[in-house]
Amino acid sequence: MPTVAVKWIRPPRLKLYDARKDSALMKKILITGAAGDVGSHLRRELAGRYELRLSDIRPLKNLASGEEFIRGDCASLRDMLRVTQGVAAVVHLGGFSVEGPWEVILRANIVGAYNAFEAARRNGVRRIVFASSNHAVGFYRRDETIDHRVYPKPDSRYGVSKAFGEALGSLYADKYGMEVVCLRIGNVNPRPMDKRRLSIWLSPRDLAQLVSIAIDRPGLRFEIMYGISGNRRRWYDNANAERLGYRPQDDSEPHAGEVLQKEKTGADPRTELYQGGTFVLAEDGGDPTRAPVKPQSPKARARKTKAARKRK
Ligand code: 15L
Repeated sequence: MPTVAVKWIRPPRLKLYDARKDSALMKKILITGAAGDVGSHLRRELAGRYELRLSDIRPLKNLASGEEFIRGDCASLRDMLRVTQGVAAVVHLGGFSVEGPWEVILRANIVGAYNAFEAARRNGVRRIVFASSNHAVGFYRRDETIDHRVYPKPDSRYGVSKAFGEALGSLYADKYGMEVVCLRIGNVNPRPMDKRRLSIWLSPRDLAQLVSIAIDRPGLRFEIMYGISGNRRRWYDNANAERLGYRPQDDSEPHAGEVLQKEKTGADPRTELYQGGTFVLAEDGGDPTRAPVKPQSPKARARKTKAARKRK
């Protein structure tokens, strides 16, 4: 039998698959409210990990590669239906981010959150990360440690709108099988700004870690995590986030000396009592520390009115 010489050809080197580099295989994520502070940090931190569709009512310039922009108002269901098409998950940051007049909160945060969830549902987007806030629970006291199971105690109309968004998320998870993660965000900043923020500070890279868990962790239905770094001064028990894999990389403590030195004295002591800080006082028309008013008997009330008339 004749022998045949076979030339050995070296097989091509197998390339390891790197999802970060392969944009065709990256998940496309929608970030609403992308022009805001939190959105800007998130864009930078998530670059290269996902394809980003950015949306905001304001125009957005300087798009990086892997980013696209679609202008949209979350108060318009039509806009939200347009921007949620064809994405793997929605990170809903859109809305009004501090206390404001009821009409503004209603439109941007209540109607806006409804439209985000409803548009995602209609477009078959299963996963939503809802940017809730520490102000959904701002009327808990600072000497309490609260976890993700406490009932809401909003400190403002803004806080009420965040509690509403969480409730909506729970409904869409239970009724429609959507996968919803609510992040009760403290304060996202490169550095903690003041004494209260030493407890609720969230560094941009820890924010990105939480959002990535919320997007990628399989098998979630409805979860609440606190959006804070591993601050030693925290007043949240963030065990649920840890259970889901969160390992914060930052702690506000190394900044504490500098922050406390700059802290202005003479702040209203009532804002020191509650976790929500100044939000608890906004237009309160009263003193949250005051003793509860004792109900008066009709006789005592009549006596008081008589005495007041006499004085006139
Ligand atoms: C929030 O929820 C706001 O969006 C942000 O602007 C800060 O005010 C933050 O809370 C805070 O409590 O510092």
